[in-house]
Amino acid sequence: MIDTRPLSELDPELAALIEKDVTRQRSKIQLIASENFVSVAMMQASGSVLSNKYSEGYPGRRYYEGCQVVDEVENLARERAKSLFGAEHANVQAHSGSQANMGAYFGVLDPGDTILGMRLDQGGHLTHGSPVSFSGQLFNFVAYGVDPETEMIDMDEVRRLAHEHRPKMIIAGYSAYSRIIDWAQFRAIADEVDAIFLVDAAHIIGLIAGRAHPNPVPHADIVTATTHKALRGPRGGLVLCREEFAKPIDKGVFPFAQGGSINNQIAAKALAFELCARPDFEEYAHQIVRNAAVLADTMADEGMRIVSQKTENHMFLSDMRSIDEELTGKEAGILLDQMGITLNRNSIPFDPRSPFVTSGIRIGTPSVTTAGMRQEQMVTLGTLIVQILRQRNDEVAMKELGTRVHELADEFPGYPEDFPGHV
Ligand code: DSN
Repeated sequence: MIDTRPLSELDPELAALIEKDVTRQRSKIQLIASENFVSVAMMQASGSVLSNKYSEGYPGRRYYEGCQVVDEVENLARERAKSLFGAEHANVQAHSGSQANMGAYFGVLDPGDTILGMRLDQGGHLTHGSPVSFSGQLFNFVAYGVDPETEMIDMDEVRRLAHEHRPKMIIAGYSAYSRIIDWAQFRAIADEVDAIFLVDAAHIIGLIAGRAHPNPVPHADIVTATTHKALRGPRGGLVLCREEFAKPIDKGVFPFAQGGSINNQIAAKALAFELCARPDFEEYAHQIVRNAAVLADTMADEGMRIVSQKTENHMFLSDMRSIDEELTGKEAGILLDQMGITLNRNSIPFDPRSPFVTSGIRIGTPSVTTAGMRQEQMVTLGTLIVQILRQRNDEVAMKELGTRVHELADEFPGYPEDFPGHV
């Protein structure tokens, strides 16, 4: 029989590293827009014996025997996803958001086809045409961006580029864009040029599940997503689509983009979709948005420039040059992490600095909202962030600010004090 000793006994070195990261997650304020804290039940589903099963194929059509139970699990996840988002078809096998996109592109397009997507340095994702990703190497990407004045999507440019290049696909949905996206307008442009409309909802799928952002499913042909951000599920991908695209999308994910499904993760996705359908998740999603708005407004009141002035979702970008012309996103990110606030550097629209240095930081509220912070704490946090950046050369002030950050983190931890980080 398999060894049933706990991790701490079997591999204390690894167990200690996991515990070290729980301490990191607990002791600092987590503001990375794409992260969250998973529940114990999510860890149980994700860490279950379903990990043992090979099941290439789809429910009812597998290349292995013994798939009766994983068929039921995958069907449960698919049905829950369809019902949560009002989708005609769901593929829950994609291992990540990037593989969801890869499966979707190859499912419905041919290599070399033209795709219109958002510029990476203005909010898009690596899989939206970056030359270092399969997407930029295998498809002909044309990029739209934001208006230099409003820093919001320039829909006139989207329409102009669509008519000029006649793309086979138009992508909306971003990694660093803080405004509500007008799905209907994108749909109309896609129809004008006979393009497939794909929404990459990786960042906002949790808000959509909680009815805190308009749902793209009624407008888009295909919606790709991740399940580990505001959705608060396991690390993984998801594709929703119209029935007419179901077969090609499924083939694009398996066997084109990946092999066997990760059944333990699919079980955890089923749990996530169930939890998202409950009323407390709707309240959570709306609180994420309220928290982000108050945090951005507080920082703006303290003199920080917020890209596009405000946020309407879970995240926003802020411009370090509004604090000090010399301050970079890289320096600010490292300093804030040292002070107990973890976030990431991020290019801002028309950023003169490289993506590794940047002039901005990206701030998101899914994790702090899970930890229980509300508007009151966002005011404290926003003030602390700006004060830390302004007073970064004042040792005495920094000591006092560091104490205040750690008091706030201690009051709102993601996990209980003695939690080992695994189950
Ligand atoms: N890398 C993720 C993010 O942080 O936004 C998106 O894939």
